[in-house]
Amino acid sequence: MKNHSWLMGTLASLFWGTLGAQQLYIQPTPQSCVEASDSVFLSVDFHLEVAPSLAGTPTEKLLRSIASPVTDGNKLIVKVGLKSDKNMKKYAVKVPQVAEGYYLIVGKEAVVIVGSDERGAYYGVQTFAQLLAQGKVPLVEVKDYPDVPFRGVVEGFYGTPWSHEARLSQLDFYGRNKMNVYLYGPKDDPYHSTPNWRKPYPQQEAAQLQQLVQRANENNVLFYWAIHPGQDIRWNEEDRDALMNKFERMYELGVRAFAVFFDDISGEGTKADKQAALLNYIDDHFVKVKGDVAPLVMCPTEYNKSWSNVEGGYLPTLGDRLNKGIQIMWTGDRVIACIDKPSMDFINPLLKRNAYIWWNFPVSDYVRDHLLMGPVYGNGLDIKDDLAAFVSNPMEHPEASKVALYSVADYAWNLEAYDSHASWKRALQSLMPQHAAYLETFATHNSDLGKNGHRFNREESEALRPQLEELLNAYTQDRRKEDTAWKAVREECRNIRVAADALLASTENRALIEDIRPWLLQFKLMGEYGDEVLTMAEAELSGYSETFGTAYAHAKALQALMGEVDATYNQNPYQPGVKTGSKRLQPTFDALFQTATERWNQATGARLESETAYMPYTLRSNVRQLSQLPVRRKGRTGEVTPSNEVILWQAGGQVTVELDYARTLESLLFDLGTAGAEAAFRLDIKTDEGWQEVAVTPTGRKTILQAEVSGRKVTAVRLTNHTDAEQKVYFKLFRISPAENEGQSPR
Ligand code: LOG
Repeated sequence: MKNHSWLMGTLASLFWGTLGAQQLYIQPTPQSCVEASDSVFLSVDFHLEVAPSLAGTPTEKLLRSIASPVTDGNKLIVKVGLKSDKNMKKYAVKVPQVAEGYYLIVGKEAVVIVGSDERGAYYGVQTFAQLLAQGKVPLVEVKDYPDVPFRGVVEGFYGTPWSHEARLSQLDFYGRNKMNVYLYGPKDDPYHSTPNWRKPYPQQEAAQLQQLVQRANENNVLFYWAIHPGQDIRWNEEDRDALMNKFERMYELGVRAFAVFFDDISGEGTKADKQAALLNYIDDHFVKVKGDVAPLVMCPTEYNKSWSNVEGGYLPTLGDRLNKGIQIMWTGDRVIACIDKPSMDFINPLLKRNAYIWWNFPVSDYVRDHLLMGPVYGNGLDIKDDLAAFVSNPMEHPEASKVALYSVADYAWNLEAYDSHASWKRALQSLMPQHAAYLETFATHNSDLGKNGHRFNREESEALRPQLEELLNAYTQDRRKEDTAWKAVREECRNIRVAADALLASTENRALIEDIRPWLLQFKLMGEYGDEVLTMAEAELSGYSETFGTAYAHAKALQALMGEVDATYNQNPYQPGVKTGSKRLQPTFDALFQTATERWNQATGARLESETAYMPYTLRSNVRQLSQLPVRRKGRTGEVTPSNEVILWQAGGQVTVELDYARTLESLLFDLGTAGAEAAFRLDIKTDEGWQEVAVTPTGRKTILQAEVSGRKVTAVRLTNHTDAEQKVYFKLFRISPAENEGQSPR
């Protein structure tokens, strides 16, 4: 640890020192910042003295965009340069000896910013920009540098790629938050992956990429263009040249950083020796020849511990053979995992280099009906020396992702000082300064993922949790209204409604509101629903018939409206719909609804419907990656949530879907992602005669298969790997449709 001791004493007060009502903070949290009690007012007019070494750089452009030069004698001098500049000698010792470090001092007469390199100076100016925005600032001395060499974002999710405008805005955001890398790799860009990775981009897309590279440069962000060729690559010269050609085309567009992704593929493309040979070839014949290209980054096929088979030799082969300068990505112990010391201690020795962390948060491409807007927490604060990079894979909602990205930037800059809750609050504040409290109410209740195949979950509604639990227990177990908790929950229901409306109506950050609009609509209904079920429970306790009747009718209507929002917005084919407060609010409110109604029925002989959600399908599986997949229902149809990645399906492994009672089926469709994969599988149905195998035929629609079940009355269906070998397949569709004459199941 370097030079920390002198600042420890001041750590607590530093970023939070107050000036009048305003708090001074620097994002990301600096390594050291010492404040004097004296302060100075920073206007926007200065004498600018930019060192010749920085002429024409993003540093100079940024400085000129935030500060206007004047000649009048009374203005503050702002002096910016590099450690190596002659006239900066006197500051050189104060500049951290780390790439991208900077020294900044604010005095009464002058502000001096000295970078250890150009990007360091740029970050010094970014810090200065933050101080400027505060007006009056204390005299500060900042010595700062990033813990992790590469910090940023990998646009690597499935689903609608970000728009051009959104990407431009992201790049500015990265610059401001001192992130230095953006990897372009949206799975659903056909020119990034199969089928078109060999082809050049059409003109319009090419022009846009060119613009992005430019914008990245202005923000001092390395724009990595990634290719994902593994699904159909052949290990021959023709494909190698096709890839080199594509890179050459991208180079012409201005790209100076390249990546090759081999994730989520099966077959020929997965071979470690071939992958390593290809990467080394690109390194030797492209990167080194060009001379102005950043180190290559590759994403391996075994990109997390749970999928890695060390004896199989895949990772050791990459570690041994890949040229030393090539970076290797890693998502941790699982696809979706937080990164800690043991996870780094496992992977780094295998890779023979520090892993380049691809953190799968706040990506939501496997839980698309949820928003992940809670605090960023769970990563080790003691792993800064183990990381080559820390990049986050976000949601397809670019603005909403900034909540998490802000904190990722904060974390990766200064691990030991990272405070997840404080960072999250600052993120909300920075995105909607005038609506931060509303946004916080929303984000507090929109952070968990719901049940998912990756078994990854986050805290949600944590602050209200004790009251929700107390209230529910007192009511359901002791038939009692717990006043304090009751009041708190009612108040929060009101906050929710107010927040939803205030955000929907606000013009402060439209891009963000557009991202989350369906969830805001749902959120407001959830607030009303919560309020109404409390009224139901109160009326039930006191026997007020009229009040109960009205509240029940309204709660039912709200359930229907929430069902409608869920069935109308965000209708992607994977996890369609809009879920909000799904971890604590909705379950608590549903339980109150159910208990109140059942008691009312008992007391009055009424026969009001008390059930809130009926699920006729249950999934069971001993295939690890499938066992936690949720099943969803649309009308009569039941569908297992599809999965993005390759499923390792052990010999004999099964997935079974049970039905609530024997239903006559109309159809059963499934999709294992590759033609012929079904040969290793066997499909059975369970009728009153027991299990029987059924025939499977292609539908003619891509790799979708149908089972011959029409008219059969079944209680369960089951898919089994009947070979004695593990199968690697996709699980893209599994849909059971009962016949119409089964009647409409309850909502
Ligand atoms: C993919 C990624 C996807 C993410 C979350 C990696 C390296 N690859 O399961 O494209 O967004 O998980 O679903 C992945 O994470 N496959």
